[in-house]
Amino acid sequence: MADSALAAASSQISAAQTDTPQIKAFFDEPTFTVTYVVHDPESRHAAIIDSVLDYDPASGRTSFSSANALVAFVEEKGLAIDWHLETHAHADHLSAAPYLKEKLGGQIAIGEQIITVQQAFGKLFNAGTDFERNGSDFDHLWKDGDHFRIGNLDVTVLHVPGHTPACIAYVIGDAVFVGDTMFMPDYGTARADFPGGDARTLYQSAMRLLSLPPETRLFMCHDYLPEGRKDYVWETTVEAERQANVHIHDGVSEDEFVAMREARDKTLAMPRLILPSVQVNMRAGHFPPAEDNGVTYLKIPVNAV
Ligand SMILES: N[C@@H](CCC(=O)N[C@@H](CS)C(=O)NCC(=O)O)C(=O)O
Ligand SMILES: [Fe+2]
Repeated sequence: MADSALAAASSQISAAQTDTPQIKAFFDEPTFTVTYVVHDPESRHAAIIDSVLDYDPASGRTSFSSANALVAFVEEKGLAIDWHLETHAHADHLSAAPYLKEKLGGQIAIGEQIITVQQAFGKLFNAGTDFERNGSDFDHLWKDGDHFRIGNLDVTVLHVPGHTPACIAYVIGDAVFVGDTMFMPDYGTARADFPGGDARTLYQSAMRLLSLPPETRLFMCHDYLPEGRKDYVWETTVEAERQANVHIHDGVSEDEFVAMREARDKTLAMPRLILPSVQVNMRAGHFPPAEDNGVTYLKIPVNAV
């Protein structure tokens, strides 16, 4: 079957010598998450990808030092934020998109399959009817092959499910923000055991990304600092992944990958912040409505995950 979204992404990357985004990464060590501010140097229009709201699960307190560092950078550079782009509903950190939207403007967007994720988590958390589960908490939903611009930068959206059903990668100029599909070559790939996750689907999504031109720059959403490495890193290339990704380098078959991924997933503990994260991120980063005493609560489903 012809893959027209992928063909469009490939030609966009090859044509992007004059369409190169400026990329600033912010690493959040408590959750190992990389947030990116991506801008067009000519127009200074920009997007923020996968922002982090600081959250202390012991006290239930939110704080804003990670988000405020983004605000300071955006203001210092004089950028106009068009978008707060999520690669997926994260299970390991809370999104700061609503806070950043209030400070900087811009629209919050995610993949259209978020509706599937909202239905699963809405049920798990027994959310009230105020939670609509139709994607309307977000300002915009993307589908595979969608094209838009950030200033003069071309952006193509690729649906890359497997880690979650709604995962998308953003191809911006010649750079790809892969979300949680692959990690750095020495760490491998994302887990596929969350609700709606699937190792076989993840393999196919990774193969799609790995069929982009070899020189394509790939930007990770996390780095977990594998043994033997001292510094966090988050940028690699299609070629480097194909040669050396410990889970999915050239020559690894789909069946081999699925067997490895499913066996490894059985050994992984749930992310530290999964319960607060999904309750908030399924609502585009908004907390559930406050109760009649004015206090906002998050739920813990007992023996249900
Ligand atoms: N230790 C981290 C683990 C988070 C985690 O499970 N991350 C997901 C992405 S959201 C993953 O794919 N991890 C792969 C792995 O840990 O091998 C935490 O508690 O937050
Ligand atoms: Fe994730």
